[in-house]
Amino acid sequence: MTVTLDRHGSVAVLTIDNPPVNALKTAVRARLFDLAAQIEADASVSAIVLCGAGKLFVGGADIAEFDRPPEDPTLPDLIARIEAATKPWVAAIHGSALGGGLELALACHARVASPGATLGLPEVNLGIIPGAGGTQRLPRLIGLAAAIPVVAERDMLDTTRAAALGLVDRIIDGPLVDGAVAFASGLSTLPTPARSRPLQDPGPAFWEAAAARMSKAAKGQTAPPAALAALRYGLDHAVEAGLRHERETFLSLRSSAESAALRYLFFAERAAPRPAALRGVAPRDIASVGILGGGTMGSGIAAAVRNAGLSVVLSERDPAALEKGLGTVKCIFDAAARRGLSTEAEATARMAGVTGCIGLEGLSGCDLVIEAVFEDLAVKRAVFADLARLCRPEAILATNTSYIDPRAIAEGLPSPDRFIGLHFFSPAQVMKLLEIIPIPDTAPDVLAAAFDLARRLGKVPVQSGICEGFIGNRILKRYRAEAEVMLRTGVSPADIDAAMRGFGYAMGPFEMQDMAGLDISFMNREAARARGENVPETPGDLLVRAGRKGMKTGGGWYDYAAGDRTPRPSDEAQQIIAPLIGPRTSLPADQIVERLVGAMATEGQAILDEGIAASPAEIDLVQVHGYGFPRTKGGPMFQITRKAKP
Ligand code: 3H9
Repeated sequence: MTVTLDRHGSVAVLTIDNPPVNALKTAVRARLFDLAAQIEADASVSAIVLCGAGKLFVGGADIAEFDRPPEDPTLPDLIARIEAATKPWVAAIHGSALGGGLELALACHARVASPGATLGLPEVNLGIIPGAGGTQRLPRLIGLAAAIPVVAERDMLDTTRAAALGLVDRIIDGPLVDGAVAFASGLSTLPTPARSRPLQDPGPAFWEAAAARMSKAAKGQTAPPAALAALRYGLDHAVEAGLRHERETFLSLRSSAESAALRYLFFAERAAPRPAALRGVAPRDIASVGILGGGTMGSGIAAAVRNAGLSVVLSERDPAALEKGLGTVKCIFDAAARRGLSTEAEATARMAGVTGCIGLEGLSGCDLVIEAVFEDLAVKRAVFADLARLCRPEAILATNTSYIDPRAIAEGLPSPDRFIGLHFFSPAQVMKLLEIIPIPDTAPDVLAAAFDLARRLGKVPVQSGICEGFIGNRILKRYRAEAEVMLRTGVSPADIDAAMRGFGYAMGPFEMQDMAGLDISFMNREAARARGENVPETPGDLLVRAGRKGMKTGGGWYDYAAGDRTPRPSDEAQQIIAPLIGPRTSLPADQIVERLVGAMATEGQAILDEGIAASPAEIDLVQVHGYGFPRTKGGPMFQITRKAKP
């Protein structure tokens, strides 16, 4: 049963029961639509309470239905019927009322809520705007100043704020349905529906400021400015036209490529933490984490782990390195407090939960130790031999290596079942991706613990098989190689970078190399040459030999003025690389994008064929959360699949 009807005296209680989030799928809407008519005609019913079963009111429209044309009754049809009722409807909200869920509540004549509920219109995250009146009814209840951040800027209201703004009419501290029934019974007149309330124009300066915020924050996304425009339209043309305009915009965005990409990622992100192979496997407990190495990566991991409430021990070789590492962790917490992401007190408490130690003995009591030392097989092997001896037998031992085969690192360890690769991305306290690399010996509860850790850290976990660079760096290598092929045929770095920025990357492949430094990959190539491998000279080698190692030396592929990170096309760089470059040519931006994204997808397909990744969506999660692939484009595998569709 999708919706149940109970009677509490003369009050009808309708409970939406569609686990897991009471999404408003067609069957739910149809049943509510019929019940609304039935109740309206029933003289023994004086009021209606609408609530949700389980842990929340309603999580929204059923996003899985968005690939099909809308089915009757639509949510606006249902909402119109409720709004036109002659008896009061009261929404009883607990947990969450999101998207279409909040729009349903806005159609009711009043709203009550439990403490701690969340009310919001997160549609822009899916590349759409509210499609059932949210842009018109919400501002008429709480005013445009408060409604704009909710509709267009992902602001969520908790019960207290919602009540202060007039969105929630009463906070119910005790049992919600009883409180809602009492509230509904006490309504002597039918409250004015949200749509019929007046709307104040906040004035031109207000709109200008909102538009400026939007263009800065939207990062090329279509939905946030469209949501703002829908709010404005409703003010300028009144509610009826506003509702029509909103619906048209919603339907058009719903069928856009951008929304398809964002919905695809929505489901991929939710599926990622729960791989089918681990169903029923209890994760090994992790409460304390040791981090070996206090460099940028180790300190970032320490901060990420501590932010999730786990205690951290940071280990370094000597007091100076430890002091530096702990200092970096403190800087991360302090910066978060300065930016309002935590309070000063929270920052202090977080730092208090990070202790330091010299050497490895201090890590012996940890449930998990993550090694983030120099990328050298011998160094890592020595470290794990010591850790295996010092740590408790059930403690998990993890390497953060980005290139070295974890099987080689674990070779000879007494209990390799507790060994695993956890590949964080820098800065680890910010980047969402966590590549999880089990070795053949890794125990299932250790693998489950890695996924559970990712969940607690708010990371997106992707399991990778073992190959050079795992999923992400292997694709990055192919991406860079394809960019170099174009460069060698005479396309300028500036054209290639501009094309990728136009596509949605924050920077192109050459700008990225300048920022990271060209010298590390140069040294890797030199090392391979020293081993006798045939590694042909690259344009990057010529630049590094000429002292152009990237931004840090004032020049790489581009020139940089002192203290300025703006890349400027460089004649000097062009001359240095000229011996390896064909005559200057140009390619249209869309062809550059097609070739680079195509190269990534080809490598992704090889990764799938080899069983390194389980699904195309996981490859796309790696690209979006670890490598800056534009979210609105879904990922290379998504792009290629869409292109292949007739
Ligand atoms: C909308 O409403 C448009 C309207 O304006 C206009 C209509 C005309 N639909 O996140 P979880 C699935 S657009 C379908 O892990 P939590 C999810 O995939 C919508 N499925 O749970 C997962 O499936 P599985 C606006 C949905 O407790 C399972 O439910 N609303 C939907 O951590 C559990 O999800 C939103 O954007 C959905 N709407 O968090 C809200 N929502 O188990 C989106 C979830 O198979 N949802 N699923 O992997 C959320 O933010 C969170 O899911 C929520 C619960 C906070 C509700």
